[in-house]
Amino acid sequence: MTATLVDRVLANDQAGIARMLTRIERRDEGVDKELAQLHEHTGRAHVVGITGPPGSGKSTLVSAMALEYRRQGRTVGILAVDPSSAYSGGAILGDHIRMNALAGNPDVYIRSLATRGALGGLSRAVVDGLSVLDAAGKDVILLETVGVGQVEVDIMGVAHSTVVVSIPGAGDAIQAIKAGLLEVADVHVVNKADAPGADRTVSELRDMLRLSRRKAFQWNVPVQKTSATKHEGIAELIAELDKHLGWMHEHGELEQHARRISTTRVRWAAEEVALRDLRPGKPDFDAAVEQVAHRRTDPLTAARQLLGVDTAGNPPQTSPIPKEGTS
Ligand SMILES: Nc1nc2c(ncn2[C@@H]2O[C@H](COP(=O)(O)OP(=O)(O)OP(=O)(O)O)[C@@H](O)[C@H]2O)c(=O)[nH]1
Ligand SMILES: [Mg+2]
Repeated sequence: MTATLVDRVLANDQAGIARMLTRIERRDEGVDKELAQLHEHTGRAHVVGITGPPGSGKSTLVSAMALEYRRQGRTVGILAVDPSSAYSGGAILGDHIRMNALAGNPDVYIRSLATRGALGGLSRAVVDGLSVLDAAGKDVILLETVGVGQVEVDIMGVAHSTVVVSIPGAGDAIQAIKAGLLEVADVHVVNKADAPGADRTVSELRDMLRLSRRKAFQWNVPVQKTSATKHEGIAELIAELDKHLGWMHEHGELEQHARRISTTRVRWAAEEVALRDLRPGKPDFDAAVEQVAHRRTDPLTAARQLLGVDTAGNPPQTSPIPKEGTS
């Protein structure tokens, strides 16, 4: 008997994981059933988001972190999110080449994730992709996104801990603010600390964090200097991330986080279930379209009839991942 794709993912089979992620990107038929089977095997991994301006050294940092986690005996999955590949159809080649230095190590799985504009789109592919790596038993999943644009900031909402990477130089800390990244950081990193000006950027960031200082009992956002190329500050960064996860656990934040993501996932699934048979070619649907086109009924009434909903309800809408504090 051949193993199912779900079995292969659960056995941490590299080719199985790759195939499952491709199915997620394309939203292949049946992928939801596979994801449903994986669900009970998830919830173990620490998901760490890494974001920051282009070229700040995120991929290099992620590679260095992966090596350090491995040194500590922890398994790692890496997802690099590249919304622009939605247009080019390809993955970030540069990242692949750099990251493949690690690829010989079977405990580090590396993958760039791209997707076409499906329902829920990229955020959904990321959430599902994380589940796959989680179910495969990765201890830590590093999620790299370029810190530009709202989509990337939203995607960071799926991470338990978010690292915002800045680099030394006048005004770079300000750039993080402009990109809306100051608030999403659980840990700030000033990377390229081997270059001049790192200490100044660290104190700029600390000043800004003090100004935005939040309520008591909140996580105290640290600022960590790293040199990803020289592997300096990496163990310290990981220690901060472990501390953050512990803090999340102690303060019930992990449970909150799981609830926020689950809210979005149930809504996505509900939309999909509801819309499955609502498309041209399905007799009931075509009949309803005729009725509406000839003004014999209105779109809302037709939709309610098709869904078997008589009472007042809101029409389906695409749900973004709710951000912290808005749920
Ligand atoms: N001096 C120095 N250079 C670094 C360091 N980390 C990364 N770099 C260099 O910075 C450049 C960009 O690094 P990447 O890791 O590709 O940066 P990135 O943020 O992933 O870039 P994008 O994914 O394109 O946004 C490369 O040439 C790296 O070698 C560091 O700590 N010190
Ligand atoms: Mg990169």
